Amino acid sequence: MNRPISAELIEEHNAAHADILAEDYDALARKLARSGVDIDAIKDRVAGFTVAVPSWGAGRGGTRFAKFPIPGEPTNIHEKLEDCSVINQLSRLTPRVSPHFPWDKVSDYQALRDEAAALGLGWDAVNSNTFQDQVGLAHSYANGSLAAQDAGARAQAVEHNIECIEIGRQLGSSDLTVWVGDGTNFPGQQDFTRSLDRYLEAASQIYAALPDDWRMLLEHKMFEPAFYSTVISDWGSSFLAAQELGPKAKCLVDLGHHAPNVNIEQIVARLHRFGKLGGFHFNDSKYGDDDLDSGSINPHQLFLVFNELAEAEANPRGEFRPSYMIDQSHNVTDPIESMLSSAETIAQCFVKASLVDRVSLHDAQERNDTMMAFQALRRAYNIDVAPILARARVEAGGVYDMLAVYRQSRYRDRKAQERKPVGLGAGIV
Ligand code: PSV
Ligand code: MN
Ligand code: MN
Repeated sequence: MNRPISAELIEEHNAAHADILAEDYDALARKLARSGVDIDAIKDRVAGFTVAVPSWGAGRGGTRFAKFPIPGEPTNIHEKLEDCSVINQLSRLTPRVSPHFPWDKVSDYQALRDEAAALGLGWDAVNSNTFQDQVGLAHSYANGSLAAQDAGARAQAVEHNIECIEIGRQLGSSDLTVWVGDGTNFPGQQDFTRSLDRYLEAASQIYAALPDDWRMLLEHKMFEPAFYSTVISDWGSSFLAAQELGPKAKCLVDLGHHAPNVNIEQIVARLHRFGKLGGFHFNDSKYGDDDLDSGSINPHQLFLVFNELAEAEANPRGEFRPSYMIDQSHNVTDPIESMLSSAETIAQCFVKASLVDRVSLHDAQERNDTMMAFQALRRAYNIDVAPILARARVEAGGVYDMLAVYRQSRYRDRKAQERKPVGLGAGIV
C-alpha cells in the first residue's frame, strides 16, 4: 500500500506517547466502570465508525469574494486522493472519498478506482453538478437545472446525473447525491408548484436509472444561490420529493443548510421515523451555509444529532444506514488539518452519544423528570472521550496526535515543491 506519511515517524511518535495514552485510557476506564460501562466495548464501537471526505474539501475553498490558494494545494483528483489518504492514514476514520463531477472527471475510472485502493481509499456518494455552467454545455443552468423551464436544460441535467451513476458504478459507489441550486430571486419569478412539478418529473428520470442497490440522496438547502425561494429548500420539500420518487430516494441533511436555530436533531428523528434518513454532510455554521469546521461553533448540536442517531440505531424503522460525510470549506486553514480535526470531533460526538445511559434517559422521560432526562444527556456530553478515540486510532495504525505528526511530516511543504501552483481565481468549489 502506498502511504504518504512515513511509517517510522508514526511508530516513533506513538511509542513516545504510549505511556500517556495508557494512563489517560486507564483513568477513563475506571471512571466509566463506576457507571457500568466497559470502555473496550465503546472503543470497539469506534473502530467501526467512519465518515467520508469530499474530494472538493481537499482544496482551499473560498467565499464569493475571494479564494486564496495555498502552496501545495491539490490541482486534480489524483492529488486530492493523495491528500485524502493522509487524512485517513493519520485518523483511520475517513476511508472513503466522495467525488464531484465534472470536477473530478478522468478518462479511466477503473484506473482511478485502483489508484484510490492503492492509497487505502474507497468511494462514497457520487455528486452531480448542475449548479454551474461548464465549457461546451449546450444549455445554460442560469435559470435552473432539474426544475428549469427550458426542457433542454432539464434533459441535460438528467443526462449528467445518469452519467454520474455510470461513473459511480465503475468506482464502486452506491449513492448519488443530488443538490440543485434551482430557485428564484424575485417574487413572481416562477410558479412554486410548477417548478416543483418539473423537478419531480426530471428527478424521476434519474431515479429510474438507479441500479437496484443504489440510493438517491436529496440534499435540501434553504437559500443560496437563490435568495427568494429554493425548489428543495427544506426537509419537508426533500421528504415529499423522496416519498414521491420511491423507496430508493432518501433525504440528506447538510447541517449548514437550515435557518439559524432550527432544531436539526428533531429533523433527524422525523426523517428516521418515516424511513427517509439517507445521510449527512457535517459542517458548522453561525449565520447560513458557512461550511465551517464540524463542531467549531455548536458542538452540542452535533452531539444531539448523534444522540438521535443512537436512538434511531436502537429502534430501526426498516433500515438504518445513514451515510456520513464532511462538507466544509477551508478558507483560512490547511484543509487536511481541518478535516483531521473535524473527523475527530464527529467521532467524539458519536462516542459521547454512545455513552448516554439510555435506561436512565427513558426512565426519566417516562416519569416526566425533566432535569434527570437532561442530566442523562449532560453527563455523557461532559465526558472527555479523547483517550478512547486515540487508543482506537493507534490500534488501527493511526497516530496519537494527528496534527503534531502531520506538521512534523512537512507533507504540505513537500507538495508545494512538487505540485504546480493553483492560479488566482481558480476554484475547486
Ligand atoms: C452548496 O451549498 C454545497 O455546499 C452543498 O452543500 C453540496 O453538498 C456541495 O455544495 C457540493 O455540491
Ligand atoms: Mn452539502
Ligand atoms: Mn452547502
